[in-house]
Amino acid sequence: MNIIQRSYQETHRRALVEAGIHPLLAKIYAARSIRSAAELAYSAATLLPPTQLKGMEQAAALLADAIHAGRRLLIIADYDADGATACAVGMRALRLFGANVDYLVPDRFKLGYGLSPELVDLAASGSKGGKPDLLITVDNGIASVEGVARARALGIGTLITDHHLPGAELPQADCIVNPNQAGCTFPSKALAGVGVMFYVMIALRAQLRQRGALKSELNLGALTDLVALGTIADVVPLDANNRNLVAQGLKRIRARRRASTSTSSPGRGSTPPAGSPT
Ligand SMILES: [Mn+2]
Repeated sequence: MNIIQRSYQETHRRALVEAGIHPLLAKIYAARSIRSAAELAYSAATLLPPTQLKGMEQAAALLADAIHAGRRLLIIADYDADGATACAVGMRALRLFGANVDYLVPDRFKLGYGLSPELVDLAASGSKGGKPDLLITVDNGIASVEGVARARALGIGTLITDHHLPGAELPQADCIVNPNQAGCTFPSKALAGVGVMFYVMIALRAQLRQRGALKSELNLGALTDLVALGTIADVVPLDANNRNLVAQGLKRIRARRRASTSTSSPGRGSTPPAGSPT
């Protein structure tokens, strides 16, 4: 058997040992790029703040205005686990916030990926309960220059939330939130699409609270199970912030399983086919 040791930085290992971590664990953590004991403190309080994401304040204001005006929101999702969980996070949170919101997942065989002009036409045709006022992309949209232009021509607003690397040209959207866009100083570039949308919902809650428009305090931590699922399925690097998000979600999933041990367990489903990469 050939055991290959991951390399680590001695300064990280030493910092962990000095913080009281067992030397063996310190070595393992350091090899996972954990630099300090603070990175092991998994809690909502130690998550990176959403305000560090470029465009976040405008995104929260755009959504708060739209909710207040009773505008029709339509989430443009994606068919993989990251896109589906990002859509679910958006649907659940926005409905809790009182938004008029629906979602649309493009048929990948007919419409491909992203916010294409054809998809905008389909959305505008009102098949999902009338013409939308604002399209919100999740896990896609950063490359949808033409689709955003079509939406603009039709008088439909666009909020792009994505984590993919932008191309040379950005879509002329009302707002873009993407940790990988130029000028975004958010320290974690590894957020999944679902992580970006989760952050947008946290910022929106803060915005609504500030406006006195939050009917009751909502615990968005209840959505971390979806964030964990999408983040792991998208195989993004588990940096400190993603590990924190995933740790909270897994804790929630385990707690629910414990709570449901008295009920009969559901049968095992068939193994899903391997998904395409993000
Ligand atoms: Mn993704």
